[in-house]
Amino acid sequence: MDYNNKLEKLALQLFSVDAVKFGDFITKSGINTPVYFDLRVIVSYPDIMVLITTLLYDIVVKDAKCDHLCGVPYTALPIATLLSIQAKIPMLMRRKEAKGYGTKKMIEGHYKPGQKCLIIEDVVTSGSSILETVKDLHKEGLIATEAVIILDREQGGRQNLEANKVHMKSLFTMTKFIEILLGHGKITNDTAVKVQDYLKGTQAPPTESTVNRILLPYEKRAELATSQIAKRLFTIMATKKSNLCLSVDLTSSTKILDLLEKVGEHVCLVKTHIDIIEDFTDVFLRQLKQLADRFNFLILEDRKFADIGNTVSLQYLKGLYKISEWADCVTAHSLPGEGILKALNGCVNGVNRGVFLLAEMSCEGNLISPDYTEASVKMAEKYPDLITGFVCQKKETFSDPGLIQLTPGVQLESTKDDMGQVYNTPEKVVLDNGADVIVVGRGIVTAKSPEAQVVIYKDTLWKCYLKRVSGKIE
Ligand code: S5P
Repeated sequence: MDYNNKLEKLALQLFSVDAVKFGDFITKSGINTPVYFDLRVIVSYPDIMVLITTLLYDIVVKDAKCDHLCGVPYTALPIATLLSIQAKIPMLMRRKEAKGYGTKKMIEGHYKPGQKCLIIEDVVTSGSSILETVKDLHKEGLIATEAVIILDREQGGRQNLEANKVHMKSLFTMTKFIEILLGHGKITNDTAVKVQDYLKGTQAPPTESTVNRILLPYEKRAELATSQIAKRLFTIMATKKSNLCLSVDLTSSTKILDLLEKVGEHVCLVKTHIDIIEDFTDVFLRQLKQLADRFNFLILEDRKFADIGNTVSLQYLKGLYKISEWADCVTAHSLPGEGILKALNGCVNGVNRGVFLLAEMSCEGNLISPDYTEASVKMAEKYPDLITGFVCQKKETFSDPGLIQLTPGVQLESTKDDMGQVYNTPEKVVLDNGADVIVVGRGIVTAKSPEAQVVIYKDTLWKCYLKRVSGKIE
C-alpha cells in the first residue's frame, strides 16, 4: 500500500472509532467548535497504533538526525514508545508535573546537554503543548528543533512553532483530513465548509518565544543562526574556545599588527575603528586580513553608521576605507530606521557580510530608551540574513538564539573611565546579562603585557560561559 493509501486508511479508521467527531462541541476553553478530536482512544486499537507508527516512521523518524524521541504527554507517549522501539532511538519522558520529592526533574531518561531530541505529538492547535515540552528540554540543555505530529488543525500552531525555531511535519493538515472524509462520503459538503470557516475564524494567538539562548552552547546556536556571519562567528567561538572580542583602539597600524601577532590566537573577533588610524594604507588592510585568516578570527569595523541609507551605502562601499571589502561585519545605529539596513547589504560581491545593530550602549547618560531598544530589535527581524546580532547590555533585549549579543564595557573590575564609559566584570556580563561575545579594549590594549592579559580575559570569560551553559546559575 502506498503512502497516500495508508493516509486515507488512517483517516477513515480514526473517523470510524470516533477519534474525530463532527457536530456542536464546546472546547476546554469554552469555545464552540464543529469538529472535535480525541486521539486518546487510539490506544484501544492496536491496528491504528501500528498504522500511525509506520507512517510517522516513514515520513520523518527513519531519516531523523536525533539522539532521542520525546512524546508530548499524554496521548503521544505510547506512540513515541512504539517509534522508539521501531527506530531504535532512545526515548525521553517528560513529566507533566514535577515530582514532589527528590529531584525536581521534568525529563526522565539518560541524556547529555547538547543532544538533539525529536518531539512527537498527536494534534496541534496553537502549538503551546509542544512548546511547553521544548521549554523543559531546553532547561536540560537539550536541542529540540523538530516535531512530527499526526494532525495540524491549521489554527496558527505551525507559525507559533516556527517563531520558536521548531519545524513541524504532520501526517495530515485539517484540510487534507476533511478532503479524504468528504471524498469517501463520510461527511457532507456543508460540514466541510463549516469546519473550514470555523478554522479560518479561530486562529490561536502568537505564543512567547521559549528558546533560552542563554543556556545553549555556541555550536548549537551556530545551527540555529540565519546570518552566515553569525554562523561563522559561533563556530569560531566553539572551535577556539574564546568569546573574546579585542577592540584594537590604537592609532598606529604597526602597533595594531604587532598586537594582533601576539594575541590573535586567543580572540574570536577583532574590532577596529579604522578612522582613528593615522598611517592607514591598503597594505595594512591586506596584513590585517592575513592575520585574520592565520588566526581564524573575524573582523568587525565599529563604524556605527547612523545616516540616511544613501549616505551609509557610500560610506560603506566607497571612500578611503572601502569598509565593505574587508570587514566581515559592521556596527550600525537603528536611529535612521530601516533605510540603513537596506544600505548595508548582507552580500557584497558574492561575499557574506553582517551587521551588529546597536540596541543599547554602555556609557552612562546615553539617550537610548527601552522603547528605542525594543523598536531596534523589531526592525532587525525583517533582515535575518544580514543581522548578526545586537550590541547591547541586557539578556532580555532579544531572545533569538541564532543572534549574538555583543557586549562592550568590560574589565576585570567594575569601574568607569572619566568620559562616561561604564565597566562591568566578566561574571556580571556573561552570567547575569547574557553577553555572548565580550568586547575588551583598554583592559587588554593598555595592559603592561597584553599577551598575558588576553589569556586572563579569555580564560575568565570562557569559564563564565561554561558555567552559564551548565545551567547551574538559574
Ligand atoms: O555601547 C558601546 C558600544 C561600543 S561598540 N560601548 C562601547 O564602548 N563600544 C565600543 O567598545 C567603543 O567604541 C570601544 O571601541 C570599545 C570599548 O573599549 P574599552 O577600551 O572601553 O574597553
